[in-house]
Amino acid sequence: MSTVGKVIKCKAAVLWEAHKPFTIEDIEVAPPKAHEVRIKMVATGVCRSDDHVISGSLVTALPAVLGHEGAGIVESVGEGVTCVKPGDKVIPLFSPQCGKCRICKHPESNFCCQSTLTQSQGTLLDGTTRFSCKGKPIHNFISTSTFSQYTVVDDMAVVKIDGASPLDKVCLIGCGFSTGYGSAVKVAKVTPGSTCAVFGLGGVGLSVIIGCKAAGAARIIAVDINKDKFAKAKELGATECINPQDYSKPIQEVLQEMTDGGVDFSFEVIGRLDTITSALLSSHPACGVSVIVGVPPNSQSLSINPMLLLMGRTWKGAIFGGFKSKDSVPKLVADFMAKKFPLDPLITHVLPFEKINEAFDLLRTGKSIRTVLTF
Ligand code: COD
Ligand code: ZN
Ligand code: ZN
Repeated sequence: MSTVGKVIKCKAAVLWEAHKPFTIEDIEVAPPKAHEVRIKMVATGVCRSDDHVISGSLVTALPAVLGHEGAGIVESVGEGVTCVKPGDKVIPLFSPQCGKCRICKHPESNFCCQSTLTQSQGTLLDGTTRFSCKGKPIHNFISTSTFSQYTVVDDMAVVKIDGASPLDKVCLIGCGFSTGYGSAVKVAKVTPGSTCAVFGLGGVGLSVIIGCKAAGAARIIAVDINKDKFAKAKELGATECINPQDYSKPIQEVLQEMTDGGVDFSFEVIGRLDTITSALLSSHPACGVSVIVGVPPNSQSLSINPMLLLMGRTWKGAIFGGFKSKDSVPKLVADFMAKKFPLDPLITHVLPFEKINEAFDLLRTGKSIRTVLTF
C-alpha cells in the first residue's frame, strides 16, 4: 500500500535531553511539503558531532532526531521537487547547496547561505518539523536527521547518487570521509612530494590521510595520543606515527626537527585549541599551510601572534572538506565505485539501528572508527 501523501509511523532514535541516551520511539513523519523530500533511510554513520550534541558542547534544539551521515532511498517528494524522484538512492546533505546564493555562485566557497549549521533552531527551511512523537513536535538536526527509519529534508539538502552504490558504505561520504578527504585535496590542495602532518586519527583524520596519499604526499606523519590508532593510519598511507605523550618537548618542535623547519601541510582533526596551535606551529613558517578541521566546543577562541602568519604561512579551515555538496557527493560516490579510494577500513563496526547507544559507547571509548547503523 502506497505511503505517498500519508503520515508514516516508524521508529526513530530520539534525544530528549543532553547527557541522556537515545530512546527508540514510535514517531510520526508527515509527508514532504513543497520542495521537500521524504527518505527511507538504509544506513547511517555515527559521527563525533552527534556525540557533541549529547555532551552539550554543540547546542541544538531538543528533543531532536540527530544523525547527519546517512544514505537512503526516496519514498516521496513534495511539489516542485525536480532533483530526485521516488526510488532514487540519495545522500542527505548537512551542508546544503541551494545553487542560488552568493556562495553557491562563488567558484571556490561551499558554505551555502542557507546552511543551518550555525543556527540551532532545529527545523526545515520553512521553520517547522515533520517529526512528532507522543503528540509533541521533534526537532530536526542540521538539515538531515538520519537516526530515523524515515526523514524529511529540503530539496537543497539531498542529492541523487549511483543506483548501484552500497548505501551501507557510501553513507560515510555524507560527512566524515568527505570532510577529511576534501580538507587534503580541496582545502589544503596537498601537492605531490610534500610532507603532511595529521593531528587526530578518528574517521575524519584517517580520511585526511587517504586524501594526502591520493594527492601524492611523500611523507604523512600521523599524530595521536591513542597508539591503537596507528596501525590503521599506516594501512591508509601514514609513513610515520607519533604520540605527543612519548616526548618531553612540545610536539610542534618534534615535527619541526623531523621536517627541516616544518611540514608543508598540517591538519587539526581533533577540535582542541592546544592542538590547533600545535598544528599551526608545526607547519613551515614561510611556506606551510595549516588547515583547521575540528571545531572546539562552546565557541572557544584563540589569540595568536600575527608574526606567525607574516612570514608567509597560510591558516585556513572549511566545513565538509570545502566541497560544494550537490556537485561533489555524486562524484565522490562515483570515485568510490571506481575504487579510487577505500571506505571499508573506516568502518570498524556495523550494528542494527536499535543498538545506537552501543555505537556511541564504542565511539567514546575509542574502540570504533566508524560504526554504521543499518535499518
Ligand atoms: N592529541 C592528539 N590526538 C588527540 C588528542 C590530543 N590532545 N585528543 C584526542 N585525540 C585523538 C583521539 O585519540 C582520536 O583518535 C582523534 O583525536 C579524534 O577522533 P574522533 O573519532 O573523536 O573524531 P572524528 O574523526 O569522527 O571527528 C573529528 C572532528 C574534529 C572532525 C569532529 O569532532 C569535529 O570537530 N567536527 C566539527 C567540524 C565539522 O566539520 N563538523 C561538521 C559535521 S561533523
Ligand atoms: Zn559529522
Ligand atoms: Zn546557496
